[in-house]
Amino acid sequence: MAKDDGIASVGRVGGLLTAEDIRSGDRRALARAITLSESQRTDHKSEAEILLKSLLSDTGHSMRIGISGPPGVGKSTFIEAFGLYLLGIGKSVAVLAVDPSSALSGGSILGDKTRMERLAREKDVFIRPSPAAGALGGVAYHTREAMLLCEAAGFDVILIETVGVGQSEMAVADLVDVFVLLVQPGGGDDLQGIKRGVIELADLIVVTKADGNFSELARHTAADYRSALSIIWRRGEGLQPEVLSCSATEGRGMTDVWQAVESYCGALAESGELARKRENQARRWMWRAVEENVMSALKNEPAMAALLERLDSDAAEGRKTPSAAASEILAAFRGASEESAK
Ligand SMILES: Nc1nc2c(ncn2[C@@H]2O[C@H](COP(=O)(O)OP(=O)(O)OP(=O)(O)O)[C@@H](O)[C@H]2O)c(=O)[nH]1
Ligand SMILES: [Mg+2]
Repeated sequence: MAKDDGIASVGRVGGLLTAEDIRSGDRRALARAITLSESQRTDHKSEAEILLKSLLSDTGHSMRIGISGPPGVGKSTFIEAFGLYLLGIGKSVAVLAVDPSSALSGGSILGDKTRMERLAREKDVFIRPSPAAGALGGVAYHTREAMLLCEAAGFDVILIETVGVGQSEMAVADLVDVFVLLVQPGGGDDLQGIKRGVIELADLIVVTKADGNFSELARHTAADYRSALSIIWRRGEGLQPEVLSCSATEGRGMTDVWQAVESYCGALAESGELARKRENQARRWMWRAVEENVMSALKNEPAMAALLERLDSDAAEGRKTPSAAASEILAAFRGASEESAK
């Protein structure tokens, strides 16, 4: 049995895996630990938990950056350019992806691998695609664990990519210190296309593809976003996001993005807001996990199956009020839990 003193060792995913292997920055050990935490098997899960527990004091030292935006906006290309820039200024970089479409289709990361080819070849880089199965909440939950493992492995910056489809952006915004929204150069129509809720999540907006024929358009788009933001941003509630533009293919604008991210995080850290933000995120993730586990225990309790089915139609067909049916479910579940605890 592993202990908490940093000599935890868990195994069965290709041999012995120790907390020290992760701390020392061993990439294969890190990859295996993430695989362990993504596993559906209960024994793997509890082993991953033991490992994470013994590494918890090694986490929290990285800058956590979310990169989001609609399909095709240039996220992968941006991450490659930005990642290479970060390496150039001496930072080590881990890239994690949360891709709900790959969760459904079984993975489309092949394209990304080629897009991040140069980055993937670098020494101080770790790239991890999203797990190929599971509900969105689950994918993002695993990403949180993968992020903590990367932190324990000592990466300076963690980039978390997600494709913009509302829900996944919310989940990623709740993992990171700074949430960067990438947007296309385009007219007012594009501005309408991005949901206001998503813009409100953004700490920084970056117009991509500001090169060649798009240069002028990108400049106008940035100006449009700036004026839109000054209207929707409520005064006194956090910092109004900066709007920048960049060209990932030409590698321009990376310094500006990094400086904006750094000054944003610096201001958060100085005011104590960063610690509070992370505390609240951890709290929300805990309650989310509780909710998910309680629901799955309830739905998988054999003694409940017939009752759940009956009350489901009773509520739907108006024989019982939803709240009366819910009370009945909870009472029965309490009874079933007590029974199985005996
Ligand atoms: N001109 C120009 N094209 C770019 C730039 N960045 C990305 N592109 C192009 O835009 C297209 C999409 O880029 P990706 O990086 O794959 O975009 P993505 O947001 O990761 O796309 P998904 O993962 O499919 O959502 C590709 O054809 C890129 O070559 C840029 O800075 N300038
Ligand atoms: Mg991509």
